[in-house]
Amino acid sequence: MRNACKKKVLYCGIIIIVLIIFLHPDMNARRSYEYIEKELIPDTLYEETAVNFTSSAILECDYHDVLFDDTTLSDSLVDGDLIEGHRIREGGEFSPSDCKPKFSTAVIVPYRDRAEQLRGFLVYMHMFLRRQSIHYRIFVVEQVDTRPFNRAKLLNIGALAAMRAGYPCLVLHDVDLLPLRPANLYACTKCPRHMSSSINKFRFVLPYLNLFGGAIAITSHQYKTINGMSNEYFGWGGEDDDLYARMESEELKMCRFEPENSRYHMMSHKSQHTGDRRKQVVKYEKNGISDDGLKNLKYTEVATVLHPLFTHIMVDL
Ligand code: BGN
Repeated sequence: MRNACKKKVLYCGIIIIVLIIFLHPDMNARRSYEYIEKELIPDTLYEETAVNFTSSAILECDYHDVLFDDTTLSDSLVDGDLIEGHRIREGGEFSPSDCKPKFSTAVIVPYRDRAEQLRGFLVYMHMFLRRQSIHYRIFVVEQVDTRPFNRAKLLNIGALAAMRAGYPCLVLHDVDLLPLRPANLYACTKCPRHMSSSINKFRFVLPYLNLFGGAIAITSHQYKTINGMSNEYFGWGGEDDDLYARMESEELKMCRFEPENSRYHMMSHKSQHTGDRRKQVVKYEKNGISDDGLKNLKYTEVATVLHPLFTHIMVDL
């Protein structure tokens, strides 16, 4: 009798815990976060091409078919080669020849010591981006010193290079992420956009609502407004939460595309050392972002080399 009673209590307990987990508002929010409806995306896109960009095409490119493309690509494409006659120019720049693009995007990739992954990333991304009818260029910013990896500072350096080259839209992108849906247009929206909200590593669920890491799209103007990212995060973690805090302090609201079109494959690698600043992510006071970021960015540029598939910026932080 006593045993049967204990069992009942145990079962009830388990059921209650399961219910709490699955009915928790955050759980549902993460699965079905707020996003821009597909039909409304064209109105939210930020249309601008790079200063000095010219196209000989007369007709403007149309993005309807890209945004409504429902194919999913396979990550195994990283093992392939680029098609012949791909028309990618030195430095990793491309623009369509059959129509005049409405967007110029600088894809900025912080990097160190993952040659195999970088090769796969470049092949995949050029194949992916070419079919979106946008003008783009891939910048890889490599940390050559031996201090812990500083993702955010590398992104600041890449952003500056992209802005100097006249790019109005920045996509800040990890080298281990591959976008699986061609409908995930690599153009800026008027709101800074978290692009990688559905990653296989997290079982395609957003780990927390304010996550703003992985792959994001932000206009050069907005990036300047928030003084870029912090230069102080050496080692893994926290710098993306800091970026989110900067946007909040400037009242910039982020947006996303629907989960289905925000799917990414994360290439595997060994985990990195956690950084010291990680747990000190702050809420910025007004003007709190003005003394750490683009404005006080200091580094040594070791070399910049134009490779066939990317612009390689090597820096000592
Ligand atoms: C979070 C990290 C992010 C990272 C995501 C996803 C921190 C700060 C702790 C206070 N944030 O935990 O940087 O992008 O996980 O992996 O570590």
